[in-house]
Order: sequence, then C-alpha cells, then structure tokens
Amino acid sequence: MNETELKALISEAALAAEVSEAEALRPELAGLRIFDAPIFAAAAADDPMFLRLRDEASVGAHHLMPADWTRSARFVLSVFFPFTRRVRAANAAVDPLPAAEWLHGRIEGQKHINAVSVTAAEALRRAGFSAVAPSADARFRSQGFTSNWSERHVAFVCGLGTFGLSKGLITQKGIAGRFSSIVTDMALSPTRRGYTELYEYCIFCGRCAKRCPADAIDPETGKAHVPCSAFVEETRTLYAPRYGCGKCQVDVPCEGGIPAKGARQ
Ligand code: B12
Ligand code: SF4
Ligand code: SF4
Repeated sequence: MNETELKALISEAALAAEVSEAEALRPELAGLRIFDAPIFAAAAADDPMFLRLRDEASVGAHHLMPADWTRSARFVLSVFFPFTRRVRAANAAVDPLPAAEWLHGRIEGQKHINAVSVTAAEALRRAGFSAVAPSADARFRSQGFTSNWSERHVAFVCGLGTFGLSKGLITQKGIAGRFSSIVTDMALSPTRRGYTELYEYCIFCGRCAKRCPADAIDPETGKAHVPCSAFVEETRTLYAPRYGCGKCQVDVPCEGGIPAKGARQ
C-alpha cells in the first residue's frame, strides 16, 4: 500500500456511495449518488500547528494530537468529500427546510464516510502500517459545540482550505461536503498550505447569512452555534432519525469552489 493506492481506494468507495432502496425517503432517491471525487491534503503529525489547536481560542486542551490516536503517527491525511450537484441543487431551494437529498447526504453520506475511513485504515494495518480514522474511532468524543478531533481544523492544518463566515471550511471543491481523516505511519507527501489566514478563502459577501433560516449568521461576526444547533435539532422532530440544514453551504459563491475575490457584493 502506498499513498496513490490509499487515495484510489478512498476515491473509488466515495464515488460508489449511494442511497439504497430501503433508505430512500422517496422512491426516486434510491440510487442517489452522494459524493463527487474527494480531494486530499496531508500534514506531518509533528506539524506545530496541531499543537495550536489545543489553545482555548482555537479548539482547546481536549483536542487530541495525532500521536494520541496512534503512537507511531507520522502523517495525517485529510479528505473532503464534495456533495454531488444533485444533492447541492436540491438544498438550494428557497424552502427553509432541508431537502431529502441533503438529509441523505448528512446521514447516509456520513455512514459511507465512516465505512470508507474504517476500510482504508484496516487496509493500511493489513499492509503493516499503523492507522486510525479518529472520527470513526471509539475514542472520538463530540460534546456541545466541540470535539476531540475537529475535522475542519485538521483539514485547515493539512492545507485543504480555510474557514468562512458561516464557519464551514472552504476547499478547492467548495464548502458543500463533509470531511474525514486518517492518522498513519505510512509515508505521505505533505501539502503546502496555500494560505496564512484563518478566513483567507472567504470573500465576506454575506450570502450565507441571507440564506440562513435561523438568522444564525451575523454578516460582521459570523455564525453563532446556539441558534444554528437549535434549528438543526428542530429538523430532527420532522425527519428523525435524520436531521440537517446546510442552507448556508448551497447557492453561495463558495458552494463548489474558492470564490473569486471579484465576486464580493
Ligand atoms: C459539533 C458540530 C456541530 C455543531 C457546532 C458546530 C461547530 N462547532 O462548528 C452544530 C450542531 C451547530 C453543527 C452544525 C452543522 N454542521 Co457540524 N459538526 C460538528 C462536529 C461534530 C464537531 C465540530 C467541532 O469540533 N468544532 C470545534 C469548534 C472549536 O469549532 P469552531 O468554534 O467553529 O472553531 C473556530 C475557532 O477555532 C476559530 N479559531 C480561533 N483561533 C484559531 C486558531 C487556529 C489555528 C484555528 C485553526 C482556528 C481558530 O476558528 C474557527 C472558525 O471560526 C464536526 C465533526 C468533526 N469531527 O469535526 C461537524 C462538522 C463541523 N459539521 C459539518 C456540517 C456539514 C454541519 C451542518 C451543515 C449540518 C448539516 N450537515 O446539515 C451545520 C453547519 C453549521 C455551519 N454553518 O458550519 C461538517 C463541516 C463541513 C464544512 N464544509 O465545513 C463537519 C466537519 C462534519 C463532517 N464530518 O464533515 N455542527
Ligand atoms: S457565502 Fe460568502 S461570506 Fe459566506 S462563507 Fe461563503 S464566501 Fe464567505
Ligand atoms: S446550518 Fe442552517 S441554521 Fe446553521 S448556520 Fe447554516 S443555514 Fe444557518
């Protein structure tokens, strides 16, 4: 197993992720393809930026280091799985409630991401390397508005993108999608971080604030977690066991790529 084979394994599984007949919220959603081809970035496990995530201002002391997941950690591979146009377009509707396609992306999409991350880590271990997919590991903890392995922060460190006003992470393939990561001792080529600022890719156009059905995003100060979380929870009463929103991630200039600076409104 080498870096190319690892990425091919993840890409193939991501492209095959679809909604089954049993899961489909409407019959025509059976077979819905959830993700486009993923993009990758890697950082050395001893990149000093991982330590900065333990500052109270960024995530906090509860955020684990790569070596806490696997002692021999040498690299972290961060993966962004962009939603397909069909998933994004469905959620772009003016309706304040999430589209069925987006609910599938949130729930079935995450199920597929966990499965592919676990499969990739197992394949690495079979090849003699140490490997852990933190978000799918039993030690992963998410409490309130934080966690002990924040995939957006890890993606930022790896060079995959920067935060936006909505607090989503904007990548070369946009903001509408989901993240995963793998910590391993297999050699990976570290990505050069093409930015220095936390919000460098955001053009502060305020479109995400206008799209938010919960008024959770202030055009000046950004997203407040409490109203966002309350709205996402509310959708659970309608769609349990599913839930979601993501209106701030579609029909916005950063939806499918890094917005052009000239697009500022
Ligand atoms: C808890 C959680 C939530 C909570 C709280 C959100 C939060 N804290 O951001 C609630 C329920 C509100 C939520 C909502 C949603 N979530 Co959520 N959530 C998570 C979860 C499980 C943990 C997040 C976490 O640990 N945050 C840590 C805190 C510290 O983050 P923060 O306050 O935003 O961080 C700021 C500070 O760190 C600051 N900062 C200050 N100093 C410094 C210094 C440095 C060096 C750095 C790096 C940062 C920094 O910058 C950051 C941005 O302002 C992650 C999964 C994971 N394992 O990461 C998904 C995750 C963040 N969610 C995701 C998504 C998609 C959603 C929703 C769209 C729901 C949906 N699917 O329909 C909404 C979108 C909300 C939004 N506008 O971004 C995606 C993000 C995709 C993306 N493109 O960014 C994630 C990564 C899940 C995944 N596997 O992909 N979520
Ligand atoms: S919609 Fe505009 S302001 Fe909001 S995150 Fe995207 S680029 Fe930034
Ligand atoms: S996920 Fe929904 S409620 Fe939360 S900030 Fe985005 S648009 Fe607003």
